[in-house]
Amino acid sequence: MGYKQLTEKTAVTYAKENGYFSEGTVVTCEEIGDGNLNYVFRLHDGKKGLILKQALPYAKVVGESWPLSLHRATIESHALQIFAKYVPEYVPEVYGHDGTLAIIAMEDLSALTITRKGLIDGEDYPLLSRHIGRFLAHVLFYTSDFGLKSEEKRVLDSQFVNPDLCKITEDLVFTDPFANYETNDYEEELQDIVDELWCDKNLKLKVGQYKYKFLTRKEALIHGDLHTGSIFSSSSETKVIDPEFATFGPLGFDLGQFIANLLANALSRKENKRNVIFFHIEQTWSVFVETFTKLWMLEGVEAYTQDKQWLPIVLRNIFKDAVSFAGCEMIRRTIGLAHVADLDEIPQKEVKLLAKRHALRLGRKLLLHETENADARLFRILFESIVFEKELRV
Ligand code: SR1
Ligand code: MG
Repeated sequence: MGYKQLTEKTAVTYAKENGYFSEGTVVTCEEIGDGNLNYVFRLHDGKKGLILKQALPYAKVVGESWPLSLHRATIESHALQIFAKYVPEYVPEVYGHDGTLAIIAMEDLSALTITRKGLIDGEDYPLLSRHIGRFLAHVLFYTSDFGLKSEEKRVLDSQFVNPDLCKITEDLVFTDPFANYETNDYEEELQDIVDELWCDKNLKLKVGQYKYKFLTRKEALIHGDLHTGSIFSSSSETKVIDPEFATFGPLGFDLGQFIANLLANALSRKENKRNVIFFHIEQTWSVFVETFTKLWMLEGVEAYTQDKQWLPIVLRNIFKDAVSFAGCEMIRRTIGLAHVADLDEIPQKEVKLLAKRHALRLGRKLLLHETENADARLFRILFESIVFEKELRV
């Protein structure tokens, strides 16, 4: 039998046929997918839950005119299993994967909240940045040439060739938002500042170089879409989901995307509510550095990791890249195809437009910033240089 799209009814049949629930059990099922690409079914028998995530052969956000490979479900399930090898505490458990139907059966995380939603609602997740810093340090170190033997790394790299999804990132993060492409989506009131970006030759030169890094730097296994909608949180737990964009890429990419999405949230807040977001940005970086350093010292497999002078250079380059990738992400989430609710759902139009202008200016500043200093207070400094509280009270 070939591929067939599940419905709420057939998802229950599938789950029973595959032994996730016994035949006579009453199982409820709801399609809860709010992402851009897939169906997500939540099944429950009153005691235990199950998630069946199914890839569609096209991008749900656009429709059948944008075909997409079903192989992304295999990539996602494989990435979750690789992550689980190093940091099982930060990913949902995968129970099974069906390549033909492009289904992943996995742990139901409904007791947790999607971090973007929680942050918009004013929740704080005190451990979020500690966990994400540790998650990234472990996964990136152990899948890079620093922590994985080069023969094994080359084989793993070949298993994460992910052309369709990488092309989405190449287009939607690095290309389309920087010129007049049809995929772009923004309020007409922003046209003046959008034109400024599109005419900025220095900016485009920098974006071109970062797109090229994304295309060519196969440094480690990256999640590839680590925004706050790809993370579940509670006060004690953090779970990274949705690595269907996983591929080998630059070490600073996920850090940059995560930080940019935190910055977008900060832009949606009043000044006195922003500290916690800057705390998370700074703590993500400090925990990342602390953990990566420990792994480098204890677990390095590359001969030259013995050289004490090399680690600070590696960390500085990761930071530098993260700053520029954060700039690309801020701009694309504001005027590109896929927006963020943090900015889009600001209720008063004038405040929303101003927050979006700030996002674009901040994105540009991050991209153009030349830093030799890996100090994450930079994000707050650049943010504050752009945002004037007086303007936000319009
Ligand atoms: C067509 S997919 C648009 C965006 O949604 C995903 O979550 C990725 O961020 C992608 O760029
Ligand atoms: Mg996703």
